[in-house]
Amino acid sequence: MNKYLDLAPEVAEALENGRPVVALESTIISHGMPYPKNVETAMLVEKTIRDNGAVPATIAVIGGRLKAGLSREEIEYLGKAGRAVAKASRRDLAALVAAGKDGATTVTTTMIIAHMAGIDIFATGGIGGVHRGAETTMDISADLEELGSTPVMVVCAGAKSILDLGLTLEYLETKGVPVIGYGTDELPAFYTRQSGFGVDYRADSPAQLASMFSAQKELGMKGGMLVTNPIPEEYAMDKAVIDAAIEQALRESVEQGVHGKETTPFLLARVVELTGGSSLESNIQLVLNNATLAAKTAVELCK
Ligand code: PSU
Ligand code: MN
Repeated sequence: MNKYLDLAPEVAEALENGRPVVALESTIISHGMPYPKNVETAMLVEKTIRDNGAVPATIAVIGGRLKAGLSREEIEYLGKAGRAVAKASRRDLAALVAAGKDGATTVTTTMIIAHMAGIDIFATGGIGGVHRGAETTMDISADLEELGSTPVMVVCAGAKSILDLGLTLEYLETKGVPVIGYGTDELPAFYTRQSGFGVDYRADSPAQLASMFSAQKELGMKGGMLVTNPIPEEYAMDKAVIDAAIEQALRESVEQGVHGKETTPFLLARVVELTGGSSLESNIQLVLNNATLAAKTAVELCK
């Protein structure tokens, strides 16, 4: 095991005995949702994973240690500190470890640490992608590169239309990442069930997802698999309402010159403010829905 990695006892025991484990990220806690809803959600996501037969492993960097499996206190700390905790992407890991600092892991670093720990599957809300206007800003999330190189299945609800979804799919195709729709032929757009873009493959059961992932692993292919699970109908947002909020948040980010790693957290927070919190409720529900699917798939992977 990597000398910088600490597994929570429950996670270590499950992995040793070939029992299902699902990784969870921490940027969604400290940068993706406001306190205290972020902590409540993180705890509820862990409970959902357990209720569906798997062990949760929330991932973060604490005091320079890579952690797979956090205590309630650690989750509470990350949630309270919010954006004061460093958002840790691939380029930040070594610096944080060397300095003994804390970091909230993005999809990228959660995949890296999950893979190091031997965890195959990871549930989250939305992934980063190609930002709108990337043809001039070059703002493309490291999440896409990681999906192209690290063999972990990521279960998400698609991507928010703060991104250019068409270009994000093109990038994933270039990197050889299969994009699978769960119970759908269309890429879900996070708050809404449809984006107008097709997915590469469709799966209709956790067993089907597990067999696709096993085949990819057994083929010895590098790279991950992206499972896109539409938000449950009853929690989906009105497309016009969410689109208007996203357009306004994007305009403000350009006006204020927001860039680099701040762009995504800025847009996420502004969208929540502009929709008066209704988008936050949708966000929470889709994460729970993804946790359920990931846990069921983890159970199948262990059969
Ligand atoms: N999209 C969301 N919620 C999130 C994120 C993205 O809808 O919380 C977070 C994830 O941790 C993701 C990261 O990995 O933002 C991407 O950041 P960037 O665009 O700077 O790569
Ligand atoms: Mn970026």
